[in-house]
Amino acid sequence: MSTNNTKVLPVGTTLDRYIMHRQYAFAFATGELSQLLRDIALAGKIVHREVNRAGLIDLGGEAGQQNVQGENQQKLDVIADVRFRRALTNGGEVCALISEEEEGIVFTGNDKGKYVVAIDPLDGSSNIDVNVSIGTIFSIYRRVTPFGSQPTIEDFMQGGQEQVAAGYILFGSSTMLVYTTGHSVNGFTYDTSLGEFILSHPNIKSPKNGSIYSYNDGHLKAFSEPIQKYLATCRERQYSARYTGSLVADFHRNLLKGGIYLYPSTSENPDGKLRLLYECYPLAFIAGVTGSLAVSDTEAILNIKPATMHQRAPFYIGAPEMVEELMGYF
Ligand code: FDP
Repeated sequence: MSTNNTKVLPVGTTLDRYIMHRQYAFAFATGELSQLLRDIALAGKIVHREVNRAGLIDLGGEAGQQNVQGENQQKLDVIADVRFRRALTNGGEVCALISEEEEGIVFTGNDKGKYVVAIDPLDGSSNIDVNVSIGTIFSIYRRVTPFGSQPTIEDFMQGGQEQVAAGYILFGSSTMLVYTTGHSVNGFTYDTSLGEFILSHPNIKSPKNGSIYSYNDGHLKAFSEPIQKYLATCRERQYSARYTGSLVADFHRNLLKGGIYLYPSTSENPDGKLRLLYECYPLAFIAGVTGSLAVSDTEAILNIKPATMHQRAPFYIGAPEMVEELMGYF
């Protein structure tokens, strides 16, 4: 039950205070989701530290093994996976998680935990070694299996509409945590001198339209005709092409400035490349709250029913008028 605690907190508020304030807005809140968000923030601070000293202590480069997607894991991929797993296990609120880096469900042993988490601990792996922005993406669900029992795949197959919170941490020119519990999307910049995330981007709203388009031009010939035509229109209008190869960075920029990100299906990746549960769903949930749109080839991303943990989907996300125009080409 929501109370009338609707006071808007000012820029400069710490993440902790903000989370507490949101918790008090719900009369029956138990504080578990608040603690879970704090756990994610703590792991984010630790990964921030590792990312920032990677070049100094030989944390760059490949770890010498592949993840479940058949991609070479970077050392930082593995470190981030361990850090988030540990934080989510120690916190006690999460009974299980799935990660891009793990083939199966990771059971935390907290069978009384109310929540499950789907996470990409470090997205944009190809940018780790070259000091370009990378990020973490996460999605939180209330479990559907009974408390006290071992969680199952069912807990993760609820569909994007059932997310209770989602967010990302961008390790860029500064580190930022952006998250939503469905009411508003707020961005917190990490102040390294204080060791705190500070509210810097309250109530983020997407521009209705924009003039930035982000996709990998190397795959252009493998895209379907409608997508190629849409991209030709963007070029004719002299839109700005901006693509870092880190989904979080490209999404964040387009959200603030107005743009569209596209990762369509290709011959190499007929279902697209991006993972539904821990890339597309969380960003689509955030997008929806800001007023932007996220779709796949035939339907809204959040309406796709998941079938497997590491499922992929073609993904188009951005300013609503841009996404609507793209859909007109299908
Ligand atoms: P990466 O494989 O480097 O982790 O998550 C997939 C992703 O990065 C996205 O962050 C990024 O937008 C995309 O893949 C880049 O793929 P391409 O190299 O095919 O453009």
